[in-house]
Amino acid sequence: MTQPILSAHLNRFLLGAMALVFVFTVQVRIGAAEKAASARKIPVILDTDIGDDIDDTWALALLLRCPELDLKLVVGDKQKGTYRAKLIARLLETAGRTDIPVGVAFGDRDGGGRQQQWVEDYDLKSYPGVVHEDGVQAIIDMIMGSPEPMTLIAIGPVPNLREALQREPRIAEKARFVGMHGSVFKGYNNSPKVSAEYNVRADVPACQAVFTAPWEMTITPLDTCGIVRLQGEKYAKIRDSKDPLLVALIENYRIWRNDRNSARQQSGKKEKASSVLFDTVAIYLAFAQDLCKMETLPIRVTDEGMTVVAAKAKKMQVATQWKDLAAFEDLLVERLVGDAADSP
Ligand SMILES: [Ca+2]
Repeated sequence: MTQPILSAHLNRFLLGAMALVFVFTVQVRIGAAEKAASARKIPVILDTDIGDDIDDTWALALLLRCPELDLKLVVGDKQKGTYRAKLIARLLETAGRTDIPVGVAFGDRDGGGRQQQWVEDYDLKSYPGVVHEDGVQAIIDMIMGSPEPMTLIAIGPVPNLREALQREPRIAEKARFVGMHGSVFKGYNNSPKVSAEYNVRADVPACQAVFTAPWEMTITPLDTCGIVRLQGEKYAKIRDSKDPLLVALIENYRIWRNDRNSARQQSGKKEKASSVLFDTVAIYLAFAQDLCKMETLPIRVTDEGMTVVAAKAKKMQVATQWKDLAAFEDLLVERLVGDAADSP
């Protein structure tokens, strides 16, 4: 009698053990697949003067909708620390991405801007994610602690990054820089007259420090980013979307335009175009370059804030022309609207 009972126990034990091995193997395989998927994403930090021109808000929304990019940290730049951090935090919260830490800009925390109304009642302490009071140190720690090279996307003047390079020069060996900076062969509005572009001119010494650091660099100057604007059907798809992030984007755009209570709004007429979306091109260049003509050029930042081609200057990848601007506009709309498209 004991023999069959024993062997029944043994069978049950063996079956249980096999099931455990199976479950363990499946979990390991799923874990490996997830790891491989996230490993393919490019880890990025966004350094932004969000709250001045509205294009940074568009750029952040685009970045959140690019599956190629893994956003690790967003830091406000060019002072007004609290105002910029509140805008970033509320936008991330709207997008359901409070897993992303927010960094406060280096320098003065006071001051506001044209999107102030959108964050008037927002308390930065209510952000469920992490807020780094020292945004510059957060950039350094994120880059130095990353097992793989970090991509630093800069879409504003760069006093944060000059400070970061001073505190820890080795960040330049562990990061590549992608920026919306300069005016190489064209100026604003496609003008043949080059300009001291705002992101450079606003803090020339900071830009000179960043443009001579030993990191790999890619930039979109006004030559390419200065002519991106969504109009007509393309703009309407964003404007009329019910996706909470895009609703927030358009709310910010309208506050920024200060036309919420204008006669046009009251009469029910909707705006038909975006402003120039300079910063969105830097987001694109962080993961692809096919739609632009890229040239390797030695670029020097002059004391006047001009970005000139100069023989001995640091060489960088420069998006000098569009190969297909319409395709970029389509990409911008498709990414923003995404699968949650609920346009009427
Ligand atoms: Ca900007």
